Amino acid sequence: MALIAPSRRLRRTPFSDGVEAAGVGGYTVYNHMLLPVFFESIEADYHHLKKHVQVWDVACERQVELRGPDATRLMQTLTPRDLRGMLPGQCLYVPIVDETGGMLNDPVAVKLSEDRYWISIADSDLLLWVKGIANAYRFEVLVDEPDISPLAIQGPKSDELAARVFGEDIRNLRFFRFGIFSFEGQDVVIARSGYSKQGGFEIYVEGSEWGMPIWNALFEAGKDLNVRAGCPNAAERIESGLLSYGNDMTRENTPHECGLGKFCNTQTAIGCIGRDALLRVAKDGPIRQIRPIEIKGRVPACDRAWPIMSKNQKIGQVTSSSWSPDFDCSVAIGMVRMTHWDPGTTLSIETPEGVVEGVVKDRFWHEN
Ligand code: THG
Repeated sequence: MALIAPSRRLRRTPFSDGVEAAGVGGYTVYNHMLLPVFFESIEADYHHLKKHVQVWDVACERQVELRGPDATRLMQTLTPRDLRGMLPGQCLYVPIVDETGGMLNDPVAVKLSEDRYWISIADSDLLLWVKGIANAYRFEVLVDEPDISPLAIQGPKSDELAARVFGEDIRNLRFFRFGIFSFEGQDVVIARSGYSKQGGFEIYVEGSEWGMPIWNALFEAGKDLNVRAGCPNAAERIESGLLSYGNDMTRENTPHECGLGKFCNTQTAIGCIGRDALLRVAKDGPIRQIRPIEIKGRVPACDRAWPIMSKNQKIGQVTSSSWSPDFDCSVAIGMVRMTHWDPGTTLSIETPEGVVEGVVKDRFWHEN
């Protein structure tokens, strides 16, 4: 593909200067913002991520902030996950659906206080939906996109690196909890979370002017840890079963089809949009669902849905794929009809380079 043209619509991030200096190899566009996809190569980045520690510019995980007395009410209107037990200091993975139960986004909700949330969004213009809902319901809440840019620390040495820059207390942070830590006298929100299963943190950098100072401090402190710039890694995230909105799911899919039924409490999430539709799909269960699929040998990275065929009938599609260095096969994610979704079923997949055979797996390659 030809080079992508820079413009004001394609937003840079507070870390872009650091990303370029580190030798970024390619970008994608996510929430109208640059997101690196590799530095050395997907394979080299993958081995490094699993062994050392990386710093990721994930500023494209934009925040939709809810602020005001109706913030909690709005948040529960937006998601079928029951939020009654959610406390300040917690993060929660929350499917967001429309009135038909179609997936609009799969963000992480961050509860700062009873009247303030951040919705850390995947790649769709969720701000517009949330503003529309807040206004239509006449909720007393402000909805906007603040100047907050997540910077992730990921990999097995994440605790060591984070402790050096933000203090030893960060080691005690639990998964999907956040705390307030100090950087040069400034308060910063840091959560134990991130788009890999190698462990780590996400720093919600507030104020673009703090971007490069925090970036530089991490690289300075991590020299002897072999810290490198990295980014969400296609191979690692497919192995880990981390879904990608716009790739593995769209508005055409319900959370149940995406395997996100466990994050829906449709009975008790009273007042949420899509409740009636989800009550119906939850009752009978989905007729197609996301599955891990293993393919022998190399296939290209999936950049369009690849049909999965059986006897001249389409019975599903592959939506993500990558070579897996550790498992010595190609790993993929697909949406498969119930007639073919049992583990061990062989699938005929039409890639742009020809038909290949895949096998439905009973679980993703990496789980914790
Ligand atoms: N972190 C933050 N914002 C994000 C992402 C992130 N916004 C965009 C995108 N990623 C949203 N999608 C996901 C998908 C998966 C997870 C988080 C965000 C995730 N899932 C774990 C899992 O599936 O095992 C944990 C889910 C749970 O147990 O609650 O972490 O990465 N800030």
